[in-house]
Amino acid sequence: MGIFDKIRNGLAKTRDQLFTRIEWVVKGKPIDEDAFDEIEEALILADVGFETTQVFMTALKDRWKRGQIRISEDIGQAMREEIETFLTPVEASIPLNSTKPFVILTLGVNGVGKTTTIAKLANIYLNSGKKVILGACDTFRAAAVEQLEVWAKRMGIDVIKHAEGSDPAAVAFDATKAAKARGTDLLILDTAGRLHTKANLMEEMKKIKRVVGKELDGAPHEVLLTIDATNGQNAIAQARTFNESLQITGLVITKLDGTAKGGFVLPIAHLLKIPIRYIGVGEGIDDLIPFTAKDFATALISPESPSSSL
Ligand SMILES: Nc1nc2c(ncn2[C@@H]2O[C@H](COP(=O)(O)OP(=O)(O)O)[C@@H](O)[C@H]2O)c(=O)[nH]1
Ligand SMILES: [Mg+2]
Repeated sequence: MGIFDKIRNGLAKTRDQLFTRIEWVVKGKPIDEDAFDEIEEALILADVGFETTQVFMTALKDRWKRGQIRISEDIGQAMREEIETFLTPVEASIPLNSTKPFVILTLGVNGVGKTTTIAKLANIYLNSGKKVILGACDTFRAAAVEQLEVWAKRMGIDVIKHAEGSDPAAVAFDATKAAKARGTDLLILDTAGRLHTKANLMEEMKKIKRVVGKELDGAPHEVLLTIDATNGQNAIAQARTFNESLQITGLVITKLDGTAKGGFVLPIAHLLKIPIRYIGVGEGIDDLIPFTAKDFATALISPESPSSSL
C-alpha cells in the first residue's frame, strides 16, 4: 500500500464522521447558512474543538461571501484548502542531519504508543542508512525493556539498558556515552509514561534531559512527545502539560486509524503550533508516516479517491 493510501485508510473513521454529517451538503443542495451549520457541527463532532472550529468556519464563510463557494462541489475543495492552510505551519521534519549523534528523547503518557513509535522510527532511519541505537529509560517495568528489546532484535540494533527500577537518567547517560563512542547517527531514548505522580514524572524527564545535555552539548536535539489520537481533545491538554515542563520540539500523533477524533489535529496546529513530525496509522512497523499538510488535508476530504473532488 502506498503512503497516501495508508493515510487515507488511517483517516477513514474521521472522514466518515465528517461526511455522515455533511453529506447532504454534497448532494446538490444549495449552499446557505444551514449548510454551514451542518459543517460546523461535523467539525465539533470530529474533535476539532470549539475555538478552532470558529476560526475555520469564519475562513470558510469568507470564501462563500467572496463567491468562491457557489455549488456544493466547491465546499470540499474549500475545506481541503483551508485544512492545508491550517496545517502547513506545523509541517516540519526532524532536523536529523545537523548533528551526530542526534538524540531523540521520547515522552508521553503510558499506552499512547511511545515504544511502538520508537521501533517504527528506528526502522525508518535504518532504512535510510543511519546507524541507530536505543536507550531503555523506561525502567519502571521490566516488560517495558523487554518490549523494546523484541523490536530491536528484529531490526538487529542495540538497546542500552539497566536493571528494572534503576535510575532512568543513568540509562540515558550511558546510552548517550555509547552513542558517541560507537559513532552512532541516532540515539532514541524510550521513557516511562507513568510514575507515582505527574510531578514526579516531569521531574524525572527533566533530569534525563539535563543529564543527556551534560554528556553531549545540545542534546537531546529533539524532545518528541507522542500523543494518542483516540484521546482527542484530551491529548491537547497532555501536550500542553508536557510542553510547559519540557519544551516539546515535535509531536507524533498515533492511532489515527482507531478514531473518529482525527479533527483534533487542527487545534494542535492552531493552538499549540508544535511541529507534527509523524502520524501513526497502525500497529505495524511500516505504519508511521511523515506528516504533510497536503496529504493529510487531501486524505481527510476525499471520499472516493485522492483525485476525485466532492
Ligand atoms: N492502531 C494503532 N495502534 C497503535 C499505534 N501506535 C501504537 N499502537 C498500539 O498501542 C499500544 C501501546 O503501545 P506502546 O508502544 O506500548 O505504548 P507506550 O506505553 O507509550 O510505550 C500497543 O498495542 C501498540 O501496538 C497506531 O498508530 N495505531
Ligand atoms: Mg513503552
